[in-house]
This record gives sequence, structure tokens and C-alpha cells, in this order.
Amino acid sequence: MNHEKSRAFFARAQRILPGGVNSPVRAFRSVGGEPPFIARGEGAWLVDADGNRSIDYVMSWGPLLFGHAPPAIVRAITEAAANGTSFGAPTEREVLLAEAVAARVPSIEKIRFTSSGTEACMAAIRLARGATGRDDIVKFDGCYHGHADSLLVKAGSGVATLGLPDSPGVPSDLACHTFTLPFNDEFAVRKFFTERGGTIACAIVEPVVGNMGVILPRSGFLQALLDAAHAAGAIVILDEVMTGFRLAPGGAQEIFGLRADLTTFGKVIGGGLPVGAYGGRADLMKRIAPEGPVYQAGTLSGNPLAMAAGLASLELATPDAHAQLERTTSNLCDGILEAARAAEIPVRLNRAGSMWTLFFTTDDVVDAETARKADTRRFARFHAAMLARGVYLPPSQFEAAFVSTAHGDREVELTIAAAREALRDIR
Ligand code: KE4
Repeated sequence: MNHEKSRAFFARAQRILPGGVNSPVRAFRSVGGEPPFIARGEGAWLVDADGNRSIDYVMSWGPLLFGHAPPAIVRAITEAAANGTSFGAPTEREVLLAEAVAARVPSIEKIRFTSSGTEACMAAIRLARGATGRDDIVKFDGCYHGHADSLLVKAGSGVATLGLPDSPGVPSDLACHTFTLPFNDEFAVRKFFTERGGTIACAIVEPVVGNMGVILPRSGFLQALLDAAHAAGAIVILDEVMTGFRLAPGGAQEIFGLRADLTTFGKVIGGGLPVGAYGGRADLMKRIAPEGPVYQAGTLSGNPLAMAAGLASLELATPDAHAQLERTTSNLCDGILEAARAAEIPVRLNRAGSMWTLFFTTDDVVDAETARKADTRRFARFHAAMLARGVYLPPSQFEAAFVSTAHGDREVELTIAAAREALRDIR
């Protein structure tokens, strides 16, 4: 594989962009090597600047449930763009997308769109603090909810990958209001909220974690969090930026039969364009300006192109599409596990629907502590060996891989064949 153009682009990018990228995890720092510069996406495939083709399991970190450039979404964006790209005024599509989200997620009584998941999580926390008059919040070690100051405390995703438990620049007298508990530890949750739940405005959690790699909630854990938080008068925010509309038409809340007080969304509801959203109980959301005093705003919130892409994306997110994603991902992961067994390499593969992570470890991965025991050097060798064979995995052990409806039997077969060789190579 020739990488000359990507290498030249990366050298040039590093002169003007920090690390040569616009988001840290893209720089390949935790897997080594240099990132390919992408020229275009075609369904399940990426084509880089040097013409190399690879099967994409990053899928823009989750938004592309239907692969690259699905005709219905491209058409929706193109048609919307012909009528103007932004107005800074209300439009019909914002109402239509809000109604489409609420129709799929019963806990959404009111919703507000933003331009990123970070904004959505930041606003939901401000709302919880404003509604309760409390300053403290709870998050879970290894979970990532975007880069707002209060949330960069033992965060997952890029921060965990970079090994930065707390980011410089976050004031200590702000970080001290964020309490971190171990994910999946029901006892710790009940104990914490019993002892000091009275100062907690909210708990925010990824219902299925994607930012430590994929980690599923133990049975009853999420309900225990809801019960303990509510008993202490705290609000529960389910961060469905990654799981929303990916795990099921109604996201994780449909899967687990839960009802969040507030939910954050992103990724899939933008169909690849910048969208975030937060919503939930009407008695809370009515406190958001201009209806209420809690301020939150955004120049491009509800952007007509992003709303058009989101509407087209949700229209494609049918039960049949989710059934197809389940079949494809199950076949893929069974084949990868079989390849690891054949290579006699100890692994754990965690999967929830069409998001999965292969951990190089001998222990079940159930929280940040067990995730961090994974052999990241071996993961880096696996990542490079797969990329050399035309399979583009997330460049970090602590990220989720994503399947789309554009991944078919051919992509599954090619990926499993590459995994057999790559795992043999890294024994
Ligand atoms: P954004 O601000 O990146 O749109 O959303 C932040 C966010 C919030 N909540 C969850 C559960 C998320 O996974 C994310 C962002 N996910 C990462 C991938 N793990 C984005 C990739 C990146 O940072 O480049």
C-alpha cells in the first residue's frame, strides 16, 4: 500500500493543526503509525488520498448507521442546501425532527437541538444544576460525555486513550464538583447516593459504554442508579449520543425498558452532519430559555441541512434495519472470536447491537479498571495488521467499532479473513 499522499498531507497538517487533526483520537497516537487522509467514503468503504480502499468500522465514530453517502441522506442534504444553508430562524424541519425523536423515545417530552454531543451534555448538566439548585454531579470512570470542563474528569475516549485522567485547564474548584463512580458497581452507587446524594444535581451515564471500548451494564445496574438518584432528589441523564437510534429505534431506553429524566443525543440524529440534542421531562425542559431562565443557545442549532440529514437518517432507522445490523454484527463478531481462538490469543469481545470492541485481555471487561488491563500494545499491532489488510478499525483500544447497514456478507467475510491472518501475525 502506498501512503505517500497521506504522509505529505499529515506533515503539512501538523504545521497548522495541533497534532495534525481536529480531534485527538484521529491522530493514531495510541496505535502508532500515521492516519490515512480520506478522499471519500462509499457505503462501508473508505478510499484514502493514495487510492487505498479499506472497510470502515469507525463510521465517523457512530453517526453513519447507513454507511457513507447513502443516497436518501445525500438527496435530503442537497435539496435542503438548494433552499439555503442556515437562517438563524425557526424552520419546519426542526419541529419534524423533534417529533420524530419523541415518537421513538417516550421519555422525550421536549427537546432542544445543538451542534454537538458535547454541547448537549453540557446543557443537560446546566439544566439539572439549575432545576435542583445543586452544584455537584456524578459521572462514571471511563465514560466520556464530550469535553465540557465538568466532564473531563476521569473521562474515557480520547482522554483515556491519551492517559490524561484530568485535562489541564479544568479549574480544580470546578472539577471538585464532579464525583466519579465505578461503572457497573451497584453497591458504590447506592452507598454514594445514600451518604451524599443530597448535594447531587444529576448523574450522567452512557447506558451502554462506548468510550472505554464497549462495556454493557450489568443487569439491574441502570435501574439501581435511577432509583438511588431519584431517592436523593437527583436527576438522571442517559447519554445516548452513541447508543441513540443505533441500538434500537428507541435506543438503549427501548432495550432496557428505562425512562431517563433527560437524554442526550448526537451522531445518528445528524446523519453525519453536526447535530446534538438534549431532551426529556417537560417540567425540566420548560426551564430552558426563552421559556425559562436556564440559558443555552447556538448559532447553528437546528441547522436546516443537519435537520434534513437527521430526518432522512431516522426514516432509514427501521426495525428491519436494526435486525439487519444485529445479524451482520453477530456474524462478524463470531468470526473474529473464532479467529482469536484459532490463533490461541486471549481476548474478550464486548458487543451491543452494531457496536463492538475486541479487548486483548484474559479478564471480562466490565468497567474502566478491567478495560485498562487490556494489552494496548497488542491492540496496536492488531490495528496495524488489519489496516495493512484493508480493514480500518478505531485507532484505540478504548473505542467502539461500528457496523452499518452498508456492511454486507462480503465485508464480513473479508474482515474475518483479515482477522485470521492479523491475529496469526501478532501471536
Ligand atoms: P461530540 O461533542 O464529539 O459530538 O459528542 C461527545 C460525546 C458525548 N457522549 C458520548 C457517549 C460520546 O461518545 C461522545 C463523542 N464520542 C467520541 C468517540 N468516542 C467522538 C470522537 C472524537 O472525539 O473525535
